[in-house]
Amino acid sequence: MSGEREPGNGGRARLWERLKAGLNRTHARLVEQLGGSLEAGEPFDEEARARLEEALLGADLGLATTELLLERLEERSARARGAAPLRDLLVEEVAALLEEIPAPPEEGPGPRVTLVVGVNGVGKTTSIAKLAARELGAGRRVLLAAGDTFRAAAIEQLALWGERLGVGVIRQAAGSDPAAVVYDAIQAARARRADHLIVDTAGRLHNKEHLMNELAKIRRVVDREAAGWACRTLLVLDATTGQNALSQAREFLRVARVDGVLLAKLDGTAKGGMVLAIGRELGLPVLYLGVGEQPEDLVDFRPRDFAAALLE
Ligand SMILES: Nc1nc2c(ncn2[C@@H]2O[C@H](COP(=O)(O)OP(=O)(O)OP(=O)(O)O)[C@@H](O)[C@H]2O)c(=O)[nH]1
Ligand SMILES: [Mg+2]
Repeated sequence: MSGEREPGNGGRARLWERLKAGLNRTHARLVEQLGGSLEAGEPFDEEARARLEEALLGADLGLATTELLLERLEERSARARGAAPLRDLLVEEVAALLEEIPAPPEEGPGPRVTLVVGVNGVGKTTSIAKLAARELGAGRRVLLAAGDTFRAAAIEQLALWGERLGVGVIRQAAGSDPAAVVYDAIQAARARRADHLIVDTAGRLHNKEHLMNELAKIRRVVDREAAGWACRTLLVLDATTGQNALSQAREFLRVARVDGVLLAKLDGTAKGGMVLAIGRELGLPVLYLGVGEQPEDLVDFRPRDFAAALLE
C-alpha cells in the first residue's frame, strides 16, 4: 500500500519467513504429491499432468483455475522442451495468474476507514488487531470502533486488544446501533487526528436482509460524516473452510460492496490455493494473509512472493 514504509532487508526476510510458515501445510502437501516431477529434466507428460491436476485441486485452486494453469504449463513446457524445471514454470504462471487480478486503487495519504466484515468466527476481530499493530508499526494513528454490538463479548474482545496494543476503542453498550458507534468513532477519529479508523462488524449471514441494511447504514454514515476519507470494505474469510469460504464470499457480494479480502488462518490449512480461486472466480483481490493468532501474524499479499512460498 502506498505511504507504507517499505521494510528493510531484515523486515523483508522476516515477512518472507512468516509467509513461508503460513503456507507450510499447503507447500508440504503440494511437494509431497508432486514429488520429483517439479525438478529439472522431468518430462511434463500425461502422468505428471494428472498428478499436478490432482495436487492443485487438492490445494483448492478450483477447477477453472487449475485447468487454465495446466493449459499454460503445457504450452510453456512444450516451448521450454524440459530445459526449465516445472517448479519454476509453475511459480511464474501462478504469479502471472495472481497479477492478472485487478488490484484496488492506491490509497492517498489522507485519513481512511476500513469496515471489516465476514461471518462469525472467521477471524475479524483478531485481524483488526493485526491491522492496528501494523499501523502502529508504520507510525500511523489508529482508532478502532466496536461495531459488532450484537454480542457483549465481541465488544470486550476488541477492547482487550485495544488495551494490549495501546489503541483507542470507541464503544457503546451491547445491542446499540452499530451505525451510531461508527458515527461516534468518526467524530473521535477526527478529534484525535487518527489516520485510520478500523470498524469491527457483526457477521450474521442467516439474516441477509438485516445484515445488508446494517452494512448499508454504516456505509451511509461514513459517506456523510467522513466525506473525503477513503473508505474500503475488507471481507475476512477463513482459509480452513476451503470452498465454503468461497460461497460465503459470494453471499456477501450479493448484499454488500467488497473491496478486498483478508484471508485468515492460512497457517491452519493445506488449501492455500484458494487465494487463486478467490481472485479468479470472484474477481476479488486478496490484500492480506493471516498466518497466526498474534498481532504480528499478518502478511501483505504479493503475487510473486506467494507463488514462490507455495512451491519453492
Ligand atoms: N491460526 C490462526 N488462528 C486465527 C487467525 N485469525 C484468527 N484466528 C483465531 O480464530 C478464532 C476466531 O477469531 P476472531 O477474531 O474472534 O473471529 P471473529 O470473526 O471476530 O469472530 P466473531 O466475533 O465471533 O464473529 C480465534 O481463536 C483467533 O485466535 C489466523 O490467521 N491463524
Ligand atoms: Mg469478532
